[in-house]
This record gives sequence, C-alpha cells and structure tokens, in this order.
Amino acid sequence: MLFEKIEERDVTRAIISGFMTDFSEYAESDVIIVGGGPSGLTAAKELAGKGIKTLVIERNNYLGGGFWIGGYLMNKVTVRAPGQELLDEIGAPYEEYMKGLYVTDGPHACSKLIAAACDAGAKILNMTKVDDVVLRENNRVAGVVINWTPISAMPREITCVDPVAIQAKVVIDGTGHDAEVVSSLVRRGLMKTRGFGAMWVEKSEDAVVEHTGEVHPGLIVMGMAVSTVYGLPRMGPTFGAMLLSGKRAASAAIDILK
Ligand code: 48F
Repeated sequence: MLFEKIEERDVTRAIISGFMTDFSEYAESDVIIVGGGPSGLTAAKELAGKGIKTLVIERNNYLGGGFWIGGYLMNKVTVRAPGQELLDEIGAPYEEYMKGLYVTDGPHACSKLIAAACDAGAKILNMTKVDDVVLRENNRVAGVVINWTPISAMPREITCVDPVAIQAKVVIDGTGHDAEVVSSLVRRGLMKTRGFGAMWVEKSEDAVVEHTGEVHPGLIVMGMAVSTVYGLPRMGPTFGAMLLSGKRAASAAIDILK
C-alpha cells in the first residue's frame, strides 16, 4: 500500500483536535478582524507578521471578498498607485495599463494575499458569522458574538441555537459595504452611519484611507465599511485603497495595543 494505514476515527479525531486547539486558544485574541476581504487579509498579514495574535472571522467558506473577481465578473482587479507596492510585497504579478494604473488577475492576487496572511501567522475562522459585539465598561468593544453561518440560513422554527462569544483587545470591522460590526452599535444607538456615497474613484480611495481608524472605543473600521460609516463615495473595482486601508487599520490597532 502506498499510504500509511490510518482509520476513519483517526481522521475524525485529527480534525476535531486541530479545530478545538485553535478555537480554544483564539477564544481570546489580541485582534479580531471581521471579514476576510482585501482589507481584512492585509490587516491580518500586517498584524500577525508583528507577532500579534490575530483571528480573521469570515462568514463565507472562501476568503477574499470582492478581491477574487474585481469588476463585472471579469477576473481582473485594478490597483492605482501606490497600491501596487502591496502587490509587490505579496509577490502578485501585475501589468501597468497606463501611468499609475495597474491590472492584476483576481484569483492570483487573492491567493497570494490569503497565503501572506496565513504565512504571517493569522488564524482563520470561516463559515462563521459575527452577529453582535461584546461590550464592557463605557461601552468599549471587547469581543464579538458568533454563530455558524448555516444557522442564519435555516428556518427560524428550527434554529434555537444560541451563539457563543470570543474576546479581543481590539476588533476591526472589515465587512465591506454592510459595516456589520458597526451596525450592531447603530442598533443600540451607540453610533450613527451615513451610508456610502455614489461612485467617484478620484475622491474615494484617498478618503477611505484617511478615515480608516478607531470609530468607537475598541473598534476600528477599514475598507468599504469606512465609506458606509462616513458617507464617502464608493470606488468600484479598484482595490488600492482596500490594501492601504488594511495597513492603516493594522497600525491603528498596534497603537491601541500599546
Ligand atoms: O466586501 P469585501 O471585499 O470588503 P473590503 O475589504 O473590500 C471591498 C472591495 O471588495 C470592493 C470595493 C472596493 O474595491 O468596492 O467591494 O472592504 O469583504 C468583506 C468580507 O466580510 C465578510 C464577507 O463575506 C466578505 O468576505 N463578512 C461580511 N459580513 C460578515 C462577514 C459578518 N457578519 N461576519 C463575518 N464575515
């Protein structure tokens, strides 16, 4: 026989034991990043690369958010300078379409970014949806409430499944246009959002990066969630601001951790 003799129970136990070890350890993290899109993965790469205990929570089975496909189902992703510097960092190839505008293949760039975050040491909890936040004194965000993603797709009458919660010193909302973590504060009257504005590429990318940062004690916002919070214009399938916003969110988290 070519392969080692291993029985089904051993395979099952290997999966359970690996998952439980990670889950138990990351029930308390330094930073929880909600959303594994381009901003989330960039922030994860930056933070984990500095030895910070970082957990990315993603509701889908796959990671990468809008970074796989770019615009209009055409698998090409554009990046305006200086966003290509991040593509250089992760080793994703790209071409210059015109001065300052670069084009890369979504699947290739996205795979490189996922690998960079994982290689740096970030842990991924996918198929897990963040439903709410944990609050402490002065309404400081101190963690998130999570449940398996399939629970939210099941009929209400058979889904009396209580969620669980995990803790962190800092939470980062990278859930894209929906700004889902922020929304849980809005529901409680603790924050207000303006909703993202109409598309204006020239204005939007700078504005998103500039506004990335702490929006509520213990909570940082990045990526398109920033547009939703501040009413900034959207940008469509150009991703430089998502990458730089992820970097800026990581450095804001490091400041808080200090
Ligand atoms: O939407 P997404 O790619 O967010 P981003 O990092 O980048 C935005 C761009 O893709 C694009 C754009 C600018 O270039 O306009 O839209 O800001 O990724 C967000 C991720 O968060 C996950 C979602 O599945 C996606 O992978 N997500 C959203 N809500 C939740 C969540 C939730 N409640 N719990 C866990 N994950």
